[in-house]
Amino acid sequence: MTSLKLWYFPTRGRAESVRLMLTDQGKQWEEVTVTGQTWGTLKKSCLFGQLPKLEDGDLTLFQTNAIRRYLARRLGVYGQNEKETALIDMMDESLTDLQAKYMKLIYQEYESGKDKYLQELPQNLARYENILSCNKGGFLVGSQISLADYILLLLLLNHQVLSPSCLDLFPILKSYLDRLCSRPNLKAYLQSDAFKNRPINANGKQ
Ligand code: GTS
Repeated sequence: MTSLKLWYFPTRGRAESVRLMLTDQGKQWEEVTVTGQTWGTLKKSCLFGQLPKLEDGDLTLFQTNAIRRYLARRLGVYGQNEKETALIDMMDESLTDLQAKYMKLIYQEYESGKDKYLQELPQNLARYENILSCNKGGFLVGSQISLADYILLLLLLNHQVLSPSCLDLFPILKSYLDRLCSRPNLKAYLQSDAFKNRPINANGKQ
């Protein structure tokens, strides 16, 4: 991997699970923060008119999940064999679905949909509590951290802001979250101003 450059807006948003993975794996990257002023021009050069964008030498990638999977393969956090990789993909797809629901709430129906979202949240979280209770390896799949754990970590962090008590019924998820947050590189990053001062979402809702 050559020098990495990540373009995104000044929020956690979709890019944060990439940042968490790179941070945890001790990989440096250059962050290019795209503001309203620079976005107009840059948008025209983006393959699908959207961010995030990753550059790794002569490779330019768009689409968050393609970026995440590319990096996970390169960093060795995409399973120890093909079966684990398939299971990681399965977890990852389900978590991407949950992230899409979360983004819909934040950007389209925060006022009208929050009560229903919070009512349904326990049944969504219960699935991951169950998955973690069945996998004695301590992660979503196998015995090593993977691509899927970083998106679950991000979703748990965001949901704890949305609903601070949301993990009270889920001791396994809570201790999983504590364990991930105490991994040395992640711990330092989560305590950094770079993380703490970055808004979760572009519209200020959280
Ligand atoms: N499927 C794409 C991905 O996962 O990368 C969606 C990317 C996307 O929708 N990006 C939004 C964007 O570039 C920002 S965000 O949804 O991640 O917050 N919006 C600006 C625009 O002009 O469309």
